[in-house]
Amino acid sequence: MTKIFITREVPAEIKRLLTANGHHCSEWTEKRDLSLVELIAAAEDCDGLFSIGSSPKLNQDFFSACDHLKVVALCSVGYDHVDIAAATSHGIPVSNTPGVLSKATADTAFLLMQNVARKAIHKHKEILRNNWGFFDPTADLGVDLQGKTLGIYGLGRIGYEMAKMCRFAFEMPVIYHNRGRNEAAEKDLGAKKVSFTELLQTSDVLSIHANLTDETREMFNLEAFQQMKPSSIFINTARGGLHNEPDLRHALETGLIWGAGLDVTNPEPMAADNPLLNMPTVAILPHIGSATYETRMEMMRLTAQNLLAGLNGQRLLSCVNPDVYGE
Ligand code: 8YV
Repeated sequence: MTKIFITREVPAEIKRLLTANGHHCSEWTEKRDLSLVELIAAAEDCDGLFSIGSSPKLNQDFFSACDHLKVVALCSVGYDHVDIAAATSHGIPVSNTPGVLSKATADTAFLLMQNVARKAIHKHKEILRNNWGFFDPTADLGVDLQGKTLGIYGLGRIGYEMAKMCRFAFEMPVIYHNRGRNEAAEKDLGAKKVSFTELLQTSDVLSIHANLTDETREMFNLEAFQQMKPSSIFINTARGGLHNEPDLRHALETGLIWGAGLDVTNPEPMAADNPLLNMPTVAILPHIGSATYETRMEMMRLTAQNLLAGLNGQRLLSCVNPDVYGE
């Protein structure tokens, strides 16, 4: 019987997809991340790995110790925590979950953008502090989003959904910076491809939807924030590693930019005493981009389907290292 190890507890419906096909599943049931040593021990006699969360990193040591695995199925769209070259060198196909979480993640970016613009989290905290008092019509105001320019760094599936909402809800013109062009976004939403410098200088809201790679790591640093408008809002729902957090804090404290909305921080989890959490124009969420019931179920279903394909010796539905098939 083939064996699958799942790095978190998953609903019975998901396990049934695997067991109904004759596979045996075991799960990590503790409410803490497993260590690399524990993961290697758990995967020792397994054929497939159902990997949820980004810890521990699936590094060279992991793939060397577990080169018997037939498939590693990630329950995330991001795979910056995985040494893909090491997986390929050991002939192990790896899959992710693109598409199924695009709308939920874009919703989170949209939610953060509105929260920052209207200082919503800050205002809620003011009520808790018993500060809903005298009405001053010009005190502590937010800003309108109507007609403001949205800049997207990394306009793929998630960026497209964010751009669509901004375009139709607030008639925001859309500019973007990518290596290639996104023709669908240009045609459907009038999006315009610009240089990185123009993206920084022109965006009123700049939202990141790119993968974290060696090339994109800390692209949003002091040098970048210095080029942005003092009235601008920075949104990151992709990976905390795309921004330099001390530089972001400095940019907010010195007025280089106006506000920031983060669903991802650098590092994660963010410490409860981080000063960013108490800035009126900052909204922070604990990496909930894909955290809706429907989306998480779709992600787990797709992960299970990838596992089933891999264990049947078929090509994975959403493979991140197709060169493993000699392509
Ligand atoms: C996951 C994510 O919640 O898909 C991703 O890349 O960041 C989130 O959807 C997280 O990676 C846990 O698997």
